[in-house]
Amino acid sequence: MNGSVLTLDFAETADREFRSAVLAGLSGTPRAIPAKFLYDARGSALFDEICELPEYYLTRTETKILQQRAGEIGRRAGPGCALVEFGSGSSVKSRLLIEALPELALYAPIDISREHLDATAARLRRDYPALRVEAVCVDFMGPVPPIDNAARRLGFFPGSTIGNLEAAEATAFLQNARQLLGDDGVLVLGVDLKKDPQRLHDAYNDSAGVTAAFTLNLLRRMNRELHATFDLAGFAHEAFYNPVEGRIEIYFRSLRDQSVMVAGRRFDFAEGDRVHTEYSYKYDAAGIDALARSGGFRIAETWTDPARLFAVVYLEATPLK
Ligand code: AVJ
Repeated sequence: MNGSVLTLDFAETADREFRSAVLAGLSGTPRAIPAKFLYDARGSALFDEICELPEYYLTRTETKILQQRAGEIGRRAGPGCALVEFGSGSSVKSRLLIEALPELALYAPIDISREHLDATAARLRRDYPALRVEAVCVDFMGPVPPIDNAARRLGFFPGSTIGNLEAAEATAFLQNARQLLGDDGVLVLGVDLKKDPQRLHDAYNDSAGVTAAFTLNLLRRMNRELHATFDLAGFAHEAFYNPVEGRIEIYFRSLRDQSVMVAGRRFDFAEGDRVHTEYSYKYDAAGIDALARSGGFRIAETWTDPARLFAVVYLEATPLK
């Protein structure tokens, strides 16, 4: 089979979308900007750096589980699958599945960052010349173009990206994925688990300050793309575990009283005022089960590391009523 790379770009409207999301988010109460806007080129690169941090156990732990279970995933899924990755980033973990899935028919990475997607598709083309790659630049929370027929569609949503989503959004995502993947579809989902709050806190407050740079990069992006006047020294990254909601909450917080212009509008910040940028929900076994059911899937397998930091679940679509 001849390899090929096709990129479908549905993100041209992204500029206008960023502007309206930011203006709405800074005008609302409480103030919040959707997490997906953290991933411009620099943000995506900073996130890759986060994945290497000693405190950020998620990527390392999940990769190890996948290394151990890739063969099993390949056997379960069977030959001739299409692999669809939601939020592919650098597609490092997908390589483990690409290499383990027998007679893989297609790899379709979906990502909102065009730069990341292009670079990733080019590297995959170099490393797997026979593989058909169809990259799709789109927000995976919205409609995704249909994936070519294959024996079976195997969705891959690693990294606990699902943790960014609130319960209703997570359910909507899974239902959307269930629809795209079809009646015999499979979804391999990575989920960060509830654990010692200090451990969670440290993962989002690294001593090298990379997570802070990742959050504050959003201000830089607003300065560049929306002619905003944020003074990066006037705001700080804030991240803490909320045990009641079972989630990490991330904000940028004003260090003094100040006014900022964004796209021609003025926004006032008092000292301590903050803007929400991310949730990172943490799950337990019951939560994963409820989540899977709500999305039209059943858990076929749950794999964790010995310390139970992280889970990789193999979900099978259940019949639609
Ligand atoms: C990509 C959403 C899984 O929540 O751990 C990491 C994002 N933000 N450090 C996470 C993130 C700050 C990450 N996810």
